[in-house]
Amino acid sequence: MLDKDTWIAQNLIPKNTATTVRKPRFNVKSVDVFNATRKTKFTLCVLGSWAIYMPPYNIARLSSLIREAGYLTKVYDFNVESHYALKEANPDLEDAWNGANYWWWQSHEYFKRVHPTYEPILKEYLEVLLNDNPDIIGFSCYYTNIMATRWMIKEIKKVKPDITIVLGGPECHEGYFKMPSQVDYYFIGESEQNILDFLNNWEQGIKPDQPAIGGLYSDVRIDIDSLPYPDYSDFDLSKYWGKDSICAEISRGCVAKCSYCTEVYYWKFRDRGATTVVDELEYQVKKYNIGFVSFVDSLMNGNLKEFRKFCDELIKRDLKINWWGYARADGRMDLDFYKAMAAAGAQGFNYGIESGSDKVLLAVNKKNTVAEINQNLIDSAKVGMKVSACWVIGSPGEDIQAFNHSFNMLWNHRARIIAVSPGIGLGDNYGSAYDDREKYNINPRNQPWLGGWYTLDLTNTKLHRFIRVKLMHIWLKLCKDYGGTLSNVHAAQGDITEHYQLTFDSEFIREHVDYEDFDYSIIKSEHGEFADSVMNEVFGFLRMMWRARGGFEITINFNKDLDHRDFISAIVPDTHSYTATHWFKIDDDGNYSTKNSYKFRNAFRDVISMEGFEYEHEATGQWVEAKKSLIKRIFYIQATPEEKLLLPIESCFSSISIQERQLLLKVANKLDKESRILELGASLGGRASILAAGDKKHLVHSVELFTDNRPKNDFDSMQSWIREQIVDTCLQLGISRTEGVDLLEALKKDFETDITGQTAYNRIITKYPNIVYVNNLNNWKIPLDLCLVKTDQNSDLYTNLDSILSTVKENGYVIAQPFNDNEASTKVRNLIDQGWKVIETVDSMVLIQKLN
Ligand code: B12
Ligand code: SF4
Repeated sequence: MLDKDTWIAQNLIPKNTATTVRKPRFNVKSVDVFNATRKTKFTLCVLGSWAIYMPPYNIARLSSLIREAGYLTKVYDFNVESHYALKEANPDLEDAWNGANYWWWQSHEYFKRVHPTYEPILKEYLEVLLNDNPDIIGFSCYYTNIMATRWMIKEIKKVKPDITIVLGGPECHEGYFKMPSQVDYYFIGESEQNILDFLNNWEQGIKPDQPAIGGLYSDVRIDIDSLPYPDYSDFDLSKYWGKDSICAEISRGCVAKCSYCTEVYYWKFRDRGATTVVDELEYQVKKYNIGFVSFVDSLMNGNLKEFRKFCDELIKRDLKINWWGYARADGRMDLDFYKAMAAAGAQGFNYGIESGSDKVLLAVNKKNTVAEINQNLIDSAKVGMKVSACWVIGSPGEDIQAFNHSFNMLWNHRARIIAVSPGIGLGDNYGSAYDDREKYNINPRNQPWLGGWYTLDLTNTKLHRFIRVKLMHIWLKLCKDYGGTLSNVHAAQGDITEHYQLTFDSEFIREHVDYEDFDYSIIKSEHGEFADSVMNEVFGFLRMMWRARGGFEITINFNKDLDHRDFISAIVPDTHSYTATHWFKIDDDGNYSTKNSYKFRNAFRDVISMEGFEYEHEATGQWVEAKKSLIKRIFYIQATPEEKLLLPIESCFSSISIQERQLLLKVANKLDKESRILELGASLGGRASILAAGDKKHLVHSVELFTDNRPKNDFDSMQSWIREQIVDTCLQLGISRTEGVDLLEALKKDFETDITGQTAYNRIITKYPNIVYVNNLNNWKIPLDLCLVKTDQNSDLYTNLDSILSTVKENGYVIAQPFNDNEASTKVRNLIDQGWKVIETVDSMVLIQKLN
């Protein structure tokens, strides 16, 4: 009778018979696997902790190959077993598989927190392993399971020193990796061919002459299309967090070379043919009835052409599966591409966004831009894909302002991102571009300070990065609390709100906060650049909060005990102590008072010979909102379904969010035919043209004071955004962008001759004969069906607001912002107090109706 494993090898493992139709690629070699009768018994396993969303891909990949070659192969995912056993034995370890708690599995922490409960469980696994009487046991290693693996190896060797122990997996790729003494061999890099060669030699009594086998970033890459499909028959799929899920890969390696990334040095990029990947998925669907695939590629979109083919093939075969993977934001993926991915079952991506600053993206060699990221995030949302994002905090090149731009991006896309992994502050990655210390102006690796790397000018140290990490955690909470969907997947240990007390003056929310340049060197003490840069870190965060939410009062504490409890992964204990208290109060107009105290003690004076610093700071002042951020945002070009023509830009400068636009159209359509609408503060006629464009062609009286050059400033600084929007809108509508671009050019000329914006306004509304420009509001008597008041700013237009509002008919409407601290807003609140009914609130706007 055949042994089970031989039977599996001969009967169950599918032979990958796909004829490759792709052109031969240089240095991409097929794996040479031949089936034979073998005597070696090989066991593959993985211990806790490693991810348990899906079964372990590498083990499924290697086991199918080794079995196909004929070896008696046993496979154990002790990792997933450990998860259940450990939490049953000790409920405190329930969260041990949470990615944020990876540090529980490292060095002393592991032996303190996990091992006492884990040891008896590991002993059971030891029995299981020995019972099979294997010749070789292979462990897949990560930094999260290396402690348990070391323990297990020692125990195996104590009982059966003849068993050969081999290691493989990402931990063996690390520059710092040191082979434990009881290990016989370890595999570096991709190991499909190497393990087959190793076993084949082993059968013939040939042993490697050194323990390290393989290497990184080899010129010769294996053809991952030439492998048998991964074998998931050893795993109980119901045990994994992802229901009916498996992993797959469509490529290996990465086309980019980000400076902080070690993954690029694992292996060079190559991908699979679209149809072979889909063949494999079809097979797995049939065999395991899976409904979800998690792609393990460093990035799924490394070869866009083949990736697009993969989507098209999935659409064609309609396998009814969803999938997910890592991707790099890439401007070449347009809305059409996103539609194809969604139709092919893409549930979302985890984007390595890393920063919201072009300066940083350039500094880390990300090879993409903020504009591309914005576009990808917007398009993902449009097609309903769920996006998560990885962030890197504190790369060389990131200063307070650049870090602040990450706040901008996260805020502006807070309703488009479902989860953010903020990182723990950039570490010192062996094998990344930061091995070149001089190029990045950072310390020699053997001289860390405060437990980490630092720039030689001391403006980016472990302390700076820790402060940023903590501020980022607070920011992510604010993004979530005020209109966002994103959760922080690396949330701090304790409750982040214990680190600060915060009250906002009003409900005001600025939906979109523009990038700005701002000088954050607010504190200039006598303690030098290190101290000043540390103390000023918080001001970027405070300013951003003011710009997003208006006036507030906050106290933020940096307290050693609390910080160690919650951010241990971002700080190294006992290298320094930093305490600080920031008190900051600012009103909507930017008038602020602040009182801060800082204390830093340097325990590493042998590296940087400084005692530390102590400083008290108190100031009052006024912040002015940067001109740019007054710029209104949304820019529409509308096409009528029949004509497919571009209609005028409804507003280049309008703060009209999508939601508000929908509200306006809804109200316009609710009104009787040819109703009268008055819009106060028309700017360039955005809302007026939306209302006029409603089905029923209302008469819109539109009023604006064209007295200064603000619209021109706005227009000047908005042009690149507008251009982007034109492209975006045209793509959606499937029409040429020429007309939109021409209009933009014409508007530019209008502003050259008339800086008040009146000419530009006229141009925009020309196509709407039912918009009437009104010069004089005195003695306004016309009964109104709808009055639109922009109460976010004071204006001379509002002197007779009471009498204008009194002209609204019974059952008529007012749309306004009642949350501002000015007279016009108060008048709108008065209407609500008088019994007007609040029908709907959108962003900071309310729609109220005059009812008896
Ligand atoms: C996909 C992926 C995941 C998936 C896991 C899916 C799964 N179930 O397999 C998800 C998204 C869940 C994940 C989570 C995490 N991940 Co991850 N992940 C990856 C990624 C991108 C691909 C892994 C993969 O399958 N590669 C393809 C396979 C074929 O390669 P491989 O695993 O290295 O295996 C090959 C060789 O190493 C070798 N080999 C492997 N094992 C063995 C054993 C033997 C005996 C032999 C001979 C050879 C051998 O042969 C294989 C074939 O060539 C890698 C980066 C990368 N590009 O590899 C990071 C990576 C593995 N992840 C990493 C980390 C840190 C994590 C997290 C801990 C992060 C966190 N703190 O949240 C979490 C896990 C925490 C948890 N408890 O969930 C690190 C590990 C670093 C380290 N030194 O340990 C990596 C390397 C990323 C990085 N650059 O830092 N991850
Ligand atoms: S895109 Fe991702 S995997 Fe590729 S180099 Fe950059 S960080 Fe590494």
